Amino acid sequence: MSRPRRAVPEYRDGMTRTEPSAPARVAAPGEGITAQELQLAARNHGMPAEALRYDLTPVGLHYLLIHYDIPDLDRSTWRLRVGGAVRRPVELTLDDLRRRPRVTTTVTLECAGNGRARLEPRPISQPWLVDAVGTAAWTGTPLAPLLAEAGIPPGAVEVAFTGADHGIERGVEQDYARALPLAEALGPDVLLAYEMNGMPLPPQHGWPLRLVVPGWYGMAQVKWLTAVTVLDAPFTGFQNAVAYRLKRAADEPGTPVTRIMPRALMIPPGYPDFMSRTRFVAAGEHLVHGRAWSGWAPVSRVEVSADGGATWADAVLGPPVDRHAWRGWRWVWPAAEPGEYELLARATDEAGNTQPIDAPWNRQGMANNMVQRVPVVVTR
Ligand SMILES: Nc1nc2c(c(=O)[nH]1)N[C@H]1C(S)=C(S)[C@@H](COP(=O)(O)O)O[C@H]1N2
Ligand SMILES: [Mo]
Repeated sequence: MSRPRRAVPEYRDGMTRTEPSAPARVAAPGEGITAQELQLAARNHGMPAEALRYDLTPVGLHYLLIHYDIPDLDRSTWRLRVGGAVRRPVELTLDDLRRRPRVTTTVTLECAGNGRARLEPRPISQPWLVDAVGTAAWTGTPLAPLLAEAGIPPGAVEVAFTGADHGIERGVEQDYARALPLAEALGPDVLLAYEMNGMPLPPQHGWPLRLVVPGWYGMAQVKWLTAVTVLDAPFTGFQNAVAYRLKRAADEPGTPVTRIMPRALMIPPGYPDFMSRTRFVAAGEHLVHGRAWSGWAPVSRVEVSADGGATWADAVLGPPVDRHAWRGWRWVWPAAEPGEYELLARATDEAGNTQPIDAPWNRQGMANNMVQRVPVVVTR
């Protein structure tokens, strides 16, 4: 094994400078899922599609993505340090944070790599199908007032968020850290969250504190938060500069992954075959329903196809669960004739973003929102 290169700390808060690293691998044509991908998939589970029935995803059914290990943190020694280019750096305990104004927001989170395993060739990483999503009620205190109290100087451009988890990624040793543009970090709905669905954050979702940035893909929702660092130059950490970029060639810089593209998912109708998960329903009318979301604008339309995408029908939209959460949709499938079908659903948002039938390929398998396909056999 080659020795990992050490990243040189550039800021005191555990953030790291990015050094050149090996490009992520893309699977050879026809190459099956590797044991390494399986190892990641077993640690980082998706949300079972039938859990789309709940407005709020029960905590244990919410998807999980953990790059390294769940860190071992102690309430008595844990602190949140707000520092960097601020006038008045401050350290807060969990009790300090809990005494601040308390807000609950329901937010749909989705991993930027959702759908990656369906790309060809397949980028080798966490091999998500389409299940890397969940919706929770996050309770915490808004970030913007805390930053205002710390005093943001005129030259500030970004805010970096550092987690307590530590690991090596493509040769670069680091604490998980992600930055946001200053204007996004100051957004009124950005939360420092300490509760999920009315309970203290569980270890896997970031106890004692995580960032919640409604509308952004999962990588921005930094867990096990220890530092909020105001920067007067763009952040150069791995998770912004190298990872989470839309690009085709390994050597191009690419563009950053930001907000969640629209997606509709259905609760697959009928019952499944254990191995293939092909669905079976008896001929006759069936309710096809699910959820749809977008991080850019409210979902305005969901369409369903029962003939593999040749023709589409409008689903009826339910009320959004909250401003930044998914909304339900439903459609009645006549399913009169026995046979083999493929059900598709696609969402469109008020900004005009929609879902492609075939996803444009990118090297890291990011922000791929191609339509879900559900094979269904209609029996007599
Ligand atoms: N500190 C830290 N924060 C993190 C991660 C991580 O590995 N470490 N993973 C990110 C990614 S890629 C995603 S998709 C979300 C997943 O959040 P969840 O596990 O609570 O669903 O957390 C984000 N925050
Ligand atoms: Mo993610």
